[in-house]
Amino acid sequence: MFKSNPHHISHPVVSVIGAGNVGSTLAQRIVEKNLADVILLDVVASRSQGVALDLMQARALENHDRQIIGTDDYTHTKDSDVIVITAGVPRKDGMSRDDLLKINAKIVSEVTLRAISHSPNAVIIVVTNPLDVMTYLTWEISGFATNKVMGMAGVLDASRFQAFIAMELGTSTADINAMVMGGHGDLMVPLPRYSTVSGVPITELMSADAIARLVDRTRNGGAEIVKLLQTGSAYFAPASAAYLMVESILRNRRRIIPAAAYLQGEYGLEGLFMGVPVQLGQEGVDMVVELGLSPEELEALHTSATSVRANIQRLKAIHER
Ligand code: TXD
Repeated sequence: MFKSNPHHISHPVVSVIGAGNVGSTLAQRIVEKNLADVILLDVVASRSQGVALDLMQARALENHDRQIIGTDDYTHTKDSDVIVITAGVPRKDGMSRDDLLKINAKIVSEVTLRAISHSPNAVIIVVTNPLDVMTYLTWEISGFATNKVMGMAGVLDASRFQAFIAMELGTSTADINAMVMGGHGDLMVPLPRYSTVSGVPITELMSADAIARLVDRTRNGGAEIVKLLQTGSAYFAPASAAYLMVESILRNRRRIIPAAAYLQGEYGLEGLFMGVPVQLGQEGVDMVVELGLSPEELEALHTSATSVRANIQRLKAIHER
């Protein structure tokens, strides 16, 4: 009476490459919010299969019919609408930043080439660190149009800033908007003037000292969690942040959020990917939004860009070696 077809995938399809903490949590968010079917791919096949089976067994309880397939076979990712790259290794003791850059660059290059060969029209969201340079690499190696490739970081950093503002003021995060630009690192640029509580900039609601404290905590938001967790890094908020981007693309919501996007003269910068507000729709980055920045804010952004550029140069040097 019923036809058995356990692997019937229906569009939209999101391929999540890397079934680690962020990838698995993102897969969970996507299916449980009924956004898309998910192909969860990891170099360790059994890991992605285990996570997928676990999520399939939660379906009855979570009351959805989305499919999750765990695999190490790229043919399963065919015709994905969105590809999210979370594959990589974390930095371990004794590993230099160059070592990490080299290892993750190799992983991200391989993953990108294999994934796009089955999904040439996908939008790609990069999550792997070091974020801005991995996004650049993905774009370069894919040969995709600039609007089709972006990195997830700003929306997470902004969400951290929002959380700290809410904790400080005792208000709901629902009424708080925050903006964080720049590279995903210590030099990121949280923008208090563009961070508001029901439209009122926090510069009118808090002392300069309090703002400086929250800005600092935002810049170190990732490190604070790494220290507390003792093993691994943050993944709940990163998965939520990536979800928001996937959703804005698949539902063509045109949310305006910060993401690492290719700059072509905006903010006086070009030839790199870095965190700026963008409008995200079904084609990817519809446009980069240019906020009016003070000379100090612009300087901070350029300082951050200098460090992102240095990373791109290091990557190129590693390649040439
Ligand atoms: O704001 C942001 N962009 C970030 C970035 C927020 C959080 C995490 N950030 C970075 O994302 C982090 O520094 C890592 O570079 C990635 C993924 O973080 P996660 O916490 O999920 O790392 P895990 O748990 O170590 O998972 C990585 C998985 C793991 O299962 C590996 O087996 C897999 O990646 N992996 C691969 N999959 C496919 N193909 C290849 N080659 C491969 N190599 C490793």
